[in-house]
Amino acid sequence: MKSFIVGTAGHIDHGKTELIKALTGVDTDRLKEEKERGISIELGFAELDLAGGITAGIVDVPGHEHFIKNMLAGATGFDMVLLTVAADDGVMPQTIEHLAIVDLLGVQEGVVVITKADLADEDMLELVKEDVAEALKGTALADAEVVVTSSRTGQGLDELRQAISKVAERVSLRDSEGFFRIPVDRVFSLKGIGTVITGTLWEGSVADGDEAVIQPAGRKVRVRNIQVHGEDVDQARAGQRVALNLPGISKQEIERGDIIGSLPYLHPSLMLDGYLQLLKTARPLKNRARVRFHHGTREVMARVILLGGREQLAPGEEAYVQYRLESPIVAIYGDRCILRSYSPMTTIGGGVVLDSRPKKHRHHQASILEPLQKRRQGNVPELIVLIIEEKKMPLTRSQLLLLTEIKEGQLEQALAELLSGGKLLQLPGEGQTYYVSPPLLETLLAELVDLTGRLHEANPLKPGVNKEPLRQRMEEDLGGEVFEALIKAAASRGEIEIEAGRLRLPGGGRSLSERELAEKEVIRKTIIEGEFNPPLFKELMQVSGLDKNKLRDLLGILIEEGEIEQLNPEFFLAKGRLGEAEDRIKSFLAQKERLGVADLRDMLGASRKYSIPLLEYFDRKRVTRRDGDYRVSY
Ligand SMILES: Nc1nc2c(ncn2[C@@H]2O[C@H](COP(=O)(O)OP(=O)(O)OP(=O)(O)O)[C@@H](O)[C@H]2O)c(=O)[nH]1
Ligand SMILES: [Mg+2]
Repeated sequence: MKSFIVGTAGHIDHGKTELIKALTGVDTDRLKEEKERGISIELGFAELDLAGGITAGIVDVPGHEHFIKNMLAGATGFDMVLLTVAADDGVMPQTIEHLAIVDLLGVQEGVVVITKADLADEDMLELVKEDVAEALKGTALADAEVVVTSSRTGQGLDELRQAISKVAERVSLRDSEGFFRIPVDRVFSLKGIGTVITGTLWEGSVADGDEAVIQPAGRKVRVRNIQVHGEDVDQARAGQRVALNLPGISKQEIERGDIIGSLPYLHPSLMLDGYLQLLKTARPLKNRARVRFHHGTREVMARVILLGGREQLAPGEEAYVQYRLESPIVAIYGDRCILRSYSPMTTIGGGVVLDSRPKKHRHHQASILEPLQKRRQGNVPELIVLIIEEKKMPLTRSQLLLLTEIKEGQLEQALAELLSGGKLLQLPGEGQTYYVSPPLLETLLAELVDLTGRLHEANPLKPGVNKEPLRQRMEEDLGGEVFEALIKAAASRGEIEIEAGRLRLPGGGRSLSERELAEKEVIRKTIIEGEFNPPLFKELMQVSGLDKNKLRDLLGILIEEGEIEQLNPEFFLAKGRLGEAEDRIKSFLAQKERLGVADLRDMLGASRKYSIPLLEYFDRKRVTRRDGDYRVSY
């Protein structure tokens, strides 16, 4: 069953509330002040039963220019508008302003209702119709059906119902899949029940027991008890007016303007990039102008940065802009917003949010225009590639979901398309797959290869470069897992070699100069000739005249080559010596019960300085076991 919201719009006193009453029997003016003044102030709500068992949610808005803010909070959820124009009054300022607002909000469908027909004769009606047709030119409602009604006599009401049903067939359905989002329009608390919020379910569906977050505060809540059209339901879906009971939170913790939802990527922003259309009726808009920014049911103050260096926007012009918000807005890519001037409070324009996580752009920065243009074109595959290239790193599905702010289904479809078209490549990571565009992969691999070569050149005695310092030197802040995936890609393409966790260029290895080879030989010989009393590290430094880093590198190479063995950081022996010592100790202990330091000296010629670390080494190796001052068989 289709769910959608029908909203009213039109100048004050043009019969909106009376029309809803005539259609539904509900008087949506509930406030005492509304009754006393005979005008609507707040949003009114009702349900309209249509043919085929369809029930539409009705939102009635106030026409008074002082309450445009309330009108906006209602209009943000409209799927269809009933634009009312009184037959005895014609098109008036708020007719025009409301029309501009619903147009900027992207409301594509509606019916024009000429009300109070009982107060006008045929000639007047004709004039008003012409008036209306003129006002609708160039808007989404230009071809909307026009119905003449009187709430007093009942004229035209059936015709209007039919017109609404007809439009309802065309209204594009909001997406009810998955995560939900509701801009809160009312908050109240009911005795014995607690805090209740109402709003129009913008997207997704919400079920009893669902977890949700109130933004921008980030407060987690659980949804209990959902009502649609005054009845308890287990689940509500996009396009319905809903009331949610939120146990455990007080009325003070949530207000009109907040967004409640389960979308994983809902987040408060103090900057937004967008595309702005300035109304023809507006005054020129200067760069950095301070305006009222409306999104969902919220109004905040903002400055408009005209991007690309424009100093001023003329009426009717359009531009890419950055909004600098004075309080957070919780918007996502593709959302609509409305701008009103600070004073006088009139609607001056609006448009679409293109980036909810933008960097700060300078007024003159022209490079931002192209990516924003791509975002506006809304080609999802292109958007994905754009985001990967903007981030300059391979991204996972969940990162892409977060950054594109599109639906999972859309992402899947676009990824499949991009992969099969060769526009994206997959990089398999440990737990997840990364997606990268071929040009970005080339850039990253070239950087990796270049850095590997340069770092290795700086340390030619090493067999290669360690990963971590490499990762840290990469220009992009790549995580360990994605860096590992990149290394694998480079290795599988033969652009680097990996040995014992170290990277080098193919066939690179270490390169020792003639002199270093000679130095290494001196060290080797010295250690061999030292038998069981070789010079320790410090003495080796003196003998060879090398600094400690160089000596350590050369010793490392000798160990890798199997020429020497290391007992502790100071103590190195020629290969074979340790085996020899082990054999002798074992055969000694096969005949004698215990072995002392003096025995070892006699056996190997090792002085006390060397015997102790040797014995400790064999203890660790579980050849011997310490027993007082002696060693016994393990
Ligand atoms: N004669 C006649 N009067 C009407 C008709 N519809 C509304 N009215 C009167 O017009 C006045 C304004 O009607 P509302 O329905 O409150 O107008 P509104 O558009 O809701 O006004 P706001 O919400 O304040 O913008 C009321 O006094 C109604 O009784 C109609 O069809 N015929
Ligand atoms: Mg009203």
